[in-house]
Amino acid sequence: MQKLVDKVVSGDLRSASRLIRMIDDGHPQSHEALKQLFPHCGGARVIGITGPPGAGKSTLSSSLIDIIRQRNKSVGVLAVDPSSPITGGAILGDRIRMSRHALDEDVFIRSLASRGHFGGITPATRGAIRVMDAMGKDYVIVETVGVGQDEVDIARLADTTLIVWVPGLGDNVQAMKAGIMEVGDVFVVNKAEHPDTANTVNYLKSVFRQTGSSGPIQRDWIPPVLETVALNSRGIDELFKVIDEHAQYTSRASEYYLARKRADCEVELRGFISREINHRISRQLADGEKINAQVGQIITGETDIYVVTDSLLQELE
Ligand SMILES: Nc1nc2c(ncn2[C@@H]2O[C@H](COP(=O)(O)OP(=O)(O)O)[C@@H](O)[C@H]2O)c(=O)[nH]1
Ligand SMILES: [Mg+2]
Repeated sequence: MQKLVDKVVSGDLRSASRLIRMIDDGHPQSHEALKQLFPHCGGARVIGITGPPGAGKSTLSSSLIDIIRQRNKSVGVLAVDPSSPITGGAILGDRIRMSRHALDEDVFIRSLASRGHFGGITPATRGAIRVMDAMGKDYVIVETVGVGQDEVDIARLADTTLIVWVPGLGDNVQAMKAGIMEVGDVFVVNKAEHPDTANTVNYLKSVFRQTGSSGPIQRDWIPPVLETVALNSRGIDELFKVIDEHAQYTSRASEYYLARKRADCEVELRGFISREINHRISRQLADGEKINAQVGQIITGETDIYVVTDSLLQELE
């Protein structure tokens, strides 16, 4: 394991891919590997990109990769797609959209299947980000389809969150999604060649004027609203500039971003603990003998399920 970790830290792509696969599969040794990797983390800037399917997230990622590479910085891209990698056309499509970076050693693109989860953000997502971080990537872009809780989750773990919007999709509908206006750091109206673009941009700006820094904690960063045509990289320079500005803003450790980090840490910690407890329970009940005996007695009426539950739980402690 130490050897694998050393190779990841040295930037070895094959080892990093292997470890990410182990993490995605929930391999029992991945926790230990991440523990050893952790001291090497912290250098990467994590950019979350979320929004509806087809909004242009992958195309936007690809344009951002271009800019990052022009600046001689390295980048990892993590596509989190809840659809299976075998049947999911999305991932195949992403590969094609990002294929021009395929030969660049400093661009590392991976997708996660996020098995066994409804949304996109799983412990595996955080693990894979840390692998890329420990490899020495300057930036890690995380693309998630904006469904359910995902936007809120991605915003908690990313340093900068881009919400990708498209004109003409019904601005109110997009905005109504729970929490979305509060979690975005930068709003990108992509496909800005569309005639409805100005309306959408104005709508978003008006929302931010009204709500300003809404939410439980005041934030003095009013999310900028930018127009892009990701397909031909229009507006991408400006977008990257804003991402940089946001990095400078967050590095001043405002109360808001500290709270965001705390919330993310707590979610992850609770997740680890409940996962470990679940493992212990299944290990201790694994032989099934005790359970079988108890079930027999419940069925014959010698005891009841409530009493048995209590006594089994007591044994676990
Ligand atoms: N017209 C137009 N199409 C775009 C633009 N950006 C991306 N697309 C196209 O929109 C489709 C979905 O893009 P994709 O990046 O896969 O979206 P994702 O599902 O959000 O990752 C693809 O066919 C892209 O070529 C844009 O700025 N204008
Ligand atoms: Mg995509």
